[in-house]
Amino acid sequence: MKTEGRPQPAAQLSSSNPTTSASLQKHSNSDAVDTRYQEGTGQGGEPQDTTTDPQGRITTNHGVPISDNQNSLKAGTRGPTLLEDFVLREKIFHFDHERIPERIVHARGSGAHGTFTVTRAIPELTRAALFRKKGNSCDVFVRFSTVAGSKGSKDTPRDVRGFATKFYTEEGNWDLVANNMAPFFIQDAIKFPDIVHAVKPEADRMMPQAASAHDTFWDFVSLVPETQAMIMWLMSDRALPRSFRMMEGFGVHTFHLINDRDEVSFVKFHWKPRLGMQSTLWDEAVKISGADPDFLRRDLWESIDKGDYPEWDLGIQVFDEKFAARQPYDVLDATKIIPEEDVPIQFIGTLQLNRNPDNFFAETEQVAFLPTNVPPGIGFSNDPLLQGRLFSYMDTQKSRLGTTNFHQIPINAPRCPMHNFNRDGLMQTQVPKGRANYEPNSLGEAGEPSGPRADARGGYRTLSRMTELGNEPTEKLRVRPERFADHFTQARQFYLSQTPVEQAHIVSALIFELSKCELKHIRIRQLSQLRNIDEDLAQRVANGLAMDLPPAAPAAKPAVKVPPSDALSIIKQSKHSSKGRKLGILVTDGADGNTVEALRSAATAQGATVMVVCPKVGGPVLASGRQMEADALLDGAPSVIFDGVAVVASAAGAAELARNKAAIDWVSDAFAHLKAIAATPEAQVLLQKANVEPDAFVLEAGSPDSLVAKLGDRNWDREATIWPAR
Ligand code: HDD
Repeated sequence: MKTEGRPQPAAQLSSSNPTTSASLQKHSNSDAVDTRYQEGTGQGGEPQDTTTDPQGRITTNHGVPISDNQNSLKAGTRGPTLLEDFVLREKIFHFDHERIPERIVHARGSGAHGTFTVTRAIPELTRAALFRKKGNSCDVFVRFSTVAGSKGSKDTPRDVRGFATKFYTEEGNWDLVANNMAPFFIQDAIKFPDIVHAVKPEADRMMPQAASAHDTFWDFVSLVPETQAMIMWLMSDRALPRSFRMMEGFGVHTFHLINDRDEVSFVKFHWKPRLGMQSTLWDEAVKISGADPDFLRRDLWESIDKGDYPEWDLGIQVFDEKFAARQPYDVLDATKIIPEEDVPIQFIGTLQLNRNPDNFFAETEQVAFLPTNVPPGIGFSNDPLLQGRLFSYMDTQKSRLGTTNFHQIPINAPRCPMHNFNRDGLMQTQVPKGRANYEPNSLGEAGEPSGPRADARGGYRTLSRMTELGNEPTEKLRVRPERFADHFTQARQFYLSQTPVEQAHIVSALIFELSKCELKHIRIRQLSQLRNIDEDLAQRVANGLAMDLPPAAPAAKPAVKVPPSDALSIIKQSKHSSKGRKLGILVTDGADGNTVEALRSAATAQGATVMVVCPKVGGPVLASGRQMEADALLDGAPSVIFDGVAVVASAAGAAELARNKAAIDWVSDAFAHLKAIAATPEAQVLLQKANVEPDAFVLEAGSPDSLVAKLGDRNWDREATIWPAR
């Protein structure tokens, strides 16, 4: 017999009641649901918020109030469950279909809302309304990502990072779908599926996850020399960002800016982080991925949550055809950069991320970036990689989001009017009125709505002149331009522009990656490519692998000597700032609270955050007898998640730490990762146990300012004393 709606036994009532009052509270909070998206959807009538019930009741998807969300409907108290239980069936049905396919690449990502503000108007370059006036601004949504790993992989593999920005401009969405590396692996989109297949887990064994260190990746890149310039970036510290907030972004391709007079300039887009660039060491990144696979996602979320808003400046490199013609490379070749020393960056705007998503799936997962999204005044060059992208992104959204109407999902919808005669399709949510769904029509003559029309003056116009380099519309050919043939000059330039420390990191990365290749001929072939980049580099990698140097691979064009570019080095560009960095203070029972507070206020004064770490999460009982709150348990907050550490301990507390492996690792890892370490005199016993040698970054806990001043830096001099020379 059914019991729904009937008085229930006490046991059943008590299982449902506690959640009811909690959910009532939650749902009656009018802030809980964002109704902005219901406005102005073009459906006519008043916008209605149908996602909250004034009485806080839970309902089915179809609005029927639910009386019991704890028990399925059964025949009798011990079943069987009845097929007519539409509440159960709907809930399980919806749950069964909660997942959508992850992105083919860039599956793991995290995003945030923000604002873009124009700091310099450039109407002489573009007719885009956004850039017409200084002070113009628009909402943005940014998604950062890794490339190779699955959605559930980690944040800190050696990988390229995506940096995709959707600008909701008054003339439609502009998506700048960028990476944190300036060149790309390949020159032609037809090779994209190959390189992605090669880097993803190998097809038979589905390993390794989120890693380029395996046979198929190095097989492909060593066979395709155009990849070698970006390989230098991928092996560099750029692939191990300390924070999304501390990495640059690059639009990669040459784009067009088009002004009111239809004059065209070439442009490359750059994001420069206000916090400066910083990276982790490889050993640190590996350990972070165990300690906190969400390290970068958490850093982004927490900084926005506490109002420490991440910021970048948008810069442009602008040049013309004459400049392009003079370069030894082709500006349409996405494996090439234009050194900043050759074309200085002009800054035109600021991006601030200031609001975390309300819902990860609705926003970060469903956001769909399309390089085809450009407002009037921004256009595409003939870069063959870009041209292929223009097709790919629109296409992939259909299989990922399931419908051609993905643009109606709130995060993707433009914030300006959107009218056209595209109709119907799966998940259509708009309800257009009238009969005008074709054009031209003369329905207006009979007083009926006739729908929108093209705007020849203000609408998006594609360049009518085809004067761009290599753009002579003649035969149809499957060829690469001769000017794309130099694959090594810029790879060499990148390597030689690094400091010796950064060069050693590139060497170590290559040794590590190639050591993971099981097929020896692949290692040999990559070594033969490295000889075309730099002999010394190739020799150092060969030494690290204990292999003989093979002959250089045949090169379509040998590298030529070009001046180094300091802009390519993270260390040379360091801002030495403590802002946005994190200090960990390990505190024991009996410690001096004043020392902890002095460290805390020195760090916060410089814009850093502080975490008190303790062997027991309840917090230490200080010398004063006061119990201090701890932010984390020692075992759960290893020093890899901090930029610098301090140990504030009593003699007894320090003695105990010196017997605790987690505490010894805490200090010895901080030392190995070249971080600043400060300690009270009592804590020296722990430092000795962790084999900390005195140097300029090993400090007294009593001088907090000198510790804080070093949070944005690493003691590179220490590196050679700990890690093998490469
Ligand atoms: Fe791509 C996603 C960046 C070349 C095809 N790409 C994707 C994302 C970023 C980039 C940041 C993640 C967007 C998000 O967060 O949703 N991709 C780049 C850059 C490239 C590039 C900077 C070279 C300059 N991509 C590229 C090529 C193709 C694709 C040549 C195909 C021909 N990319 C895709 C894709 C993805 C994608 C398969 C997966 C999910 C998506 O588009 O929306 O279509």
